[in-house]
Amino acid sequence: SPRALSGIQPTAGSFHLGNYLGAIRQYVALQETHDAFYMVVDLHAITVPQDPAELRANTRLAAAQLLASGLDPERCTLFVQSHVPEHAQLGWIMNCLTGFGEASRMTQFKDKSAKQGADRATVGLFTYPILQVADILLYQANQVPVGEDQRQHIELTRDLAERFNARFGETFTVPAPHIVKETAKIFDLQDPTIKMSKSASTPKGLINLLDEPKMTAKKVKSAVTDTDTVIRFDAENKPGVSNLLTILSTLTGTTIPELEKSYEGKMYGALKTDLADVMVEFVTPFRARTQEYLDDPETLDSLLAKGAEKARAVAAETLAQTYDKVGFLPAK
Ligand code: AQP
Repeated sequence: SPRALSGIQPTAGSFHLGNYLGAIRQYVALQETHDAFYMVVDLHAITVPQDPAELRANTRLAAAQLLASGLDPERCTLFVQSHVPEHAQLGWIMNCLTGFGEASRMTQFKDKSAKQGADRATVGLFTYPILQVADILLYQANQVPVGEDQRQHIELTRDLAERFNARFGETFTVPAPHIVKETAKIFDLQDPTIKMSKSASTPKGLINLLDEPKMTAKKVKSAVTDTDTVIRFDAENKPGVSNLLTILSTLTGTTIPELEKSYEGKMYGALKTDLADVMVEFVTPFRARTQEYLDDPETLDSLLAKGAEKARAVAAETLAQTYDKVGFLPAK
């Protein structure tokens, strides 16, 4: 079956609703149809300063949340990026294949480094999309489930796969982004013109899945809408209401037109109350399941070790082929 691969950062502690709807839901769906590899990307996490103890705890926490979201270690390979050294090894080769100008065009680096002050951004942050290229190509992935903000990085991955294949002979599968249009960009609840994000959103605009459910309900109820009164999907003119409709539609499996119909003549308060209830129903068991995995770190760690072993088998084969194509002398 075709391969899928994706990764998620362990940095923020709790995943947020954008991570879940934009990416993790797709991870869960693709494990049914694909040979799927999902990883907690701790190598990417250290592109910005991390407290070592927190990083370790957050890595387990990320894995626990992925399992709580429905990833099943029997149906996918779940692992931690640093457990598979081939990522860094192929990353180096990809660095040497990327133009400096090409890397400089990555808009995410521009955004993130601008926030930190350009002088303080690390070289690691600059080259992180290239490590991501290696992440994907190591597994010969066909599909990469991500949110819209990652599209440019998948394009870079395709370019580098094609470049390597052209220069050294057919080696890598050229992957495609798997972006579900409706949920590719979940917006901040307080400023629905920007994406919900761990770094750019204010606490009130960001729904963390591990927040107290009461707090989640409160954030939904104080979401920014508009001065109009009609509950209608119109991303351009009514971004706040449209974002709430997208979230409700996805979590309940009700289409947007069905929702518009059921809210005819009703006020924004009704939509917010319903969404708050749905969110509470969603996060309450999610929190409990996450805690169950955290309460048994030995099982969690051994599950991740098994995942790493499965991942390494695939990654090592690709790396060996790549080393050979590049012209590295075999060790013996
Ligand atoms: N708002 C979003 N809507 C849809 N998808 C989103 N993703 C992130 N935000 C949204 C997707 O979540 C996946 C994992 O993201 P990540 O942990 O790798 O980190 P990120 O993109 O750095 O997450 P943030 O919150 O957006 O962090 P900052 O603020 O640092 O940029 C990815 O597939 C991403 O597309």
